[in-house]
Amino acid sequence: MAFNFTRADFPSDFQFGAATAAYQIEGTSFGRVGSSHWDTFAAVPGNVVNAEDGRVACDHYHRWGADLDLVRDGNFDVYRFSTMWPRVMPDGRTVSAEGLDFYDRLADGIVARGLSPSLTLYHWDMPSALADKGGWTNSDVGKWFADYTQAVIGRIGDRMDAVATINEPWCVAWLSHFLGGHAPGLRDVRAAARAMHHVLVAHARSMEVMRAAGQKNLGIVLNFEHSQAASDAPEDAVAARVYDGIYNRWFAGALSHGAYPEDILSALTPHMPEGFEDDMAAISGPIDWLGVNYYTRSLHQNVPGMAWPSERAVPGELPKTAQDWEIYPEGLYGVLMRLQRDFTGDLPIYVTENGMAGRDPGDRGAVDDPARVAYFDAHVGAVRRAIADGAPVKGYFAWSLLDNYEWAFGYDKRFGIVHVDYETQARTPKGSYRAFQKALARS
Ligand code: IFM
Repeated sequence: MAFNFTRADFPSDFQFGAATAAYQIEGTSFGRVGSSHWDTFAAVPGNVVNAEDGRVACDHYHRWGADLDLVRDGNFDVYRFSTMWPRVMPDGRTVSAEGLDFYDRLADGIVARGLSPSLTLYHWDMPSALADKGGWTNSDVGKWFADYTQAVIGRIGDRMDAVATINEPWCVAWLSHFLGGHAPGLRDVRAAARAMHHVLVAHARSMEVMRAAGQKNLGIVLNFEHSQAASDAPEDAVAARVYDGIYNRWFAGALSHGAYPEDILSALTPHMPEGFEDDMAAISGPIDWLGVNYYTRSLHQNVPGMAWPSERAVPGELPKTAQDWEIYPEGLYGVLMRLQRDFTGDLPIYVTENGMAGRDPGDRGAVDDPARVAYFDAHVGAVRRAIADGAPVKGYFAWSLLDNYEWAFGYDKRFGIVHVDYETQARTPKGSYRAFQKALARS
């Protein structure tokens, strides 16, 4: 099965990439890695499917060379990856030469294959030593993250073409501190409000360090959902608006306009860190690009009598992925157009993640994933339409290169364009990988 697009349908400098994240693929038992809050979260029964963790993952620590060959041979331009904070600083504060050596080899390997390296500094692996001090709820986290940034950039920054500070602040803050779905698994509005702010302060401090070091092409990666009311009832419209405020407008508003959306801030104000207003100028300092991660739309319903935010997501009628996420490419078009109109103007945008968990056949042989091919095709089509309508989208990266550790879903959900047999660690390119390889070939 082939895509309905090729590279030639995009501007000549448009970049296609494949993305991964350290905790999801490397294997924390390889090399010297400190404990992270994901290790301890996963150790509590009920938090993660089958209580699985990142100890082995895809053993990318030893197999990175072959994995990078796959990115190159798939005809991708960019490899998006992250560094693991507890590998670089096992106790959260002290730099490990062994950890940096690993990323040094990896950086060289990316460049040696003619790929453009796109680094994400934080993709969710907060060192336990810092989590013990409150992690994202502690106002010192900005300083801790700045020091970590310095360590990574000082060693591999010279080879990075693009750097993002943080992946998906909504997940780092709200999902992890209010909804309890990700590490550290809190359900605490005060912790959540603090994390919602401190994650952006950390972004700002990290930007300052990188600007001072002369590092170029810096951004942050936000996740967006197309949130809609579950019915025509006005209360459901309010419910969708609240969700949109927490998920989409909070971060885009702070970064673009230096202000949190008033409707959400008014509910969170009693829990916000004192003097948070003083940080807004730094938070809205210039970035060079914005990363957009998009997967699905969500439908929201008002729940009478429930404490704020009195809404819940309800299932919709569209076809769904194996994770029960509705497939809605129009939402990606809408997000890209809205960003340009309401938030980021002509700032370059990269779709840094998009993809689906599929019901791919078993653990052997060539893997056929026509549903994933159709998903990518439709979403790349939405990007094409957005570009035609004036959105400044400069790249599209598939999530993910490999089947990997899907957080609270353990290894149960497979997002890869390359199948991983977790018993043998054999990699098998799926149909979607072949489709990219063909569409992206340079004639
Ligand atoms: O696997 C994750 C990734 O780590 C962050 N963005 C969403 C993906 C799919 O859930």
